[in-house]
Amino acid sequence: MASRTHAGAVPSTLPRHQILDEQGAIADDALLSPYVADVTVEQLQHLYRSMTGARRVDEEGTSLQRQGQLVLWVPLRGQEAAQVGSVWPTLPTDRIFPSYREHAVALERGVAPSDLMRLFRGITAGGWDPEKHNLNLYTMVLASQVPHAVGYAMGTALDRKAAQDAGTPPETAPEAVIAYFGDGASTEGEIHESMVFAASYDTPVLFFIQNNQWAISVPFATQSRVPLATRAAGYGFEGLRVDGNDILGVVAATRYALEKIRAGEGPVLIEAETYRMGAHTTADDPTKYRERDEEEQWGHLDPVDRLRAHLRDAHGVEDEFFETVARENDEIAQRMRADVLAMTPPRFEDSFAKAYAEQHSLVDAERAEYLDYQAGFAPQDEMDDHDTRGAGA
Ligand SMILES: Cc1ncc(C[n+]2csc(CCOP(=O)(O)OP(=O)(O)O)c2C)c(N)n1
Ligand SMILES: [Mg+2]
Repeated sequence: MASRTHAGAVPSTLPRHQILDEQGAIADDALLSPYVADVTVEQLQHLYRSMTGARRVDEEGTSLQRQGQLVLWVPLRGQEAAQVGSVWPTLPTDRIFPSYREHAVALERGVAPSDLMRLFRGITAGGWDPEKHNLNLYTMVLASQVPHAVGYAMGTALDRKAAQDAGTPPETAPEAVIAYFGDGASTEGEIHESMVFAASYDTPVLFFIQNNQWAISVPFATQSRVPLATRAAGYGFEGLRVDGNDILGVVAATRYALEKIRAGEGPVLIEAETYRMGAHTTADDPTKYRERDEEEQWGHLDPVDRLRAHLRDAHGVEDEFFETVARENDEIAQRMRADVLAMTPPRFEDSFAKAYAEQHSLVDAERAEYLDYQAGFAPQDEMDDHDTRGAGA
């Protein structure tokens, strides 16, 4: 469902894949159904935990920001199936290049919830070790991660070929790289350059677009006259359009794409059609630019409700499971909150040491100037004393 259609929109014949329909019943998809035929109820329960866990962490992120404990928060609500469904089929050796909203991806990759908050508390430029999780750091610069992902993928393919030529083929499965970006980022020039390179060199990369219908206040209809998946054909690779609120559809599309990518058949693009249910960030007010009707319509397509209905109706999963998961998620959020509140900001003067790998006379001079400036203030205890007297006056 597109939120609006542009007057000049070109009708698309590209199929929209779906496996779990809006009521949570199985819909047959000729191409993709075989890719999830083996998914067990335990695995579906894992996916449910992962989606709801991310949603709970996300809610706590918004509360922490509202209480002044985070500088900013970027809500993911609504995009849980698109994120969990695309990361779950990856191998730990696959490299992921996220944008800035991929919290469910990061959590599924083992990043601690509180580490996810570090950047948003403003105490680090990162938050986790990219090598440990094979997950690059967030970037706020739209699309900048995508040429990096393609370059990285080209490098892994060349390394593998060099090893094969030298008679030492790696024992692990060929690596795949995933670049996550949004509908808005898809209009950046770097995306075009990345796709041309990826196609020319049969690069093992999955371009995973979460089309959440909005780029801050710009609706999708303004950004593209065609579903984004159709663009792949222009570069010479396959593009799939999938219901991004359907966890099984996303898992199947991703498995299909990764299989092709690992077989050396070049890049694949997936456009997961989903919806950003909340604000763009905690600094945004969506009531200023979109209609309540639209939010309500998408509310009926909630990816978590859909999986819950499927677990209940098709697998007889009972309330106790959902209640236990909700309790566990609350505990995760409470532990995360405690960890966040215990994080002390690094001393500002230490940041000068991080400007260059080696000492630099100009940076030393700047540090000295900063310390001199700081020394001009009264000590904090005197300030506190002054504030107390002021308040009583
Ligand atoms: C290069 C660049 N241009 C503009 C911005 C400002 N900006 C931040 S988010 C955003 C919209 C992005 O929309 P989309 O790619 O759809 O991702 P979403 O936020 O919906 O997940 C814009 C324009 C930016 N961060 N970087
Ligand atoms: Mg968007």
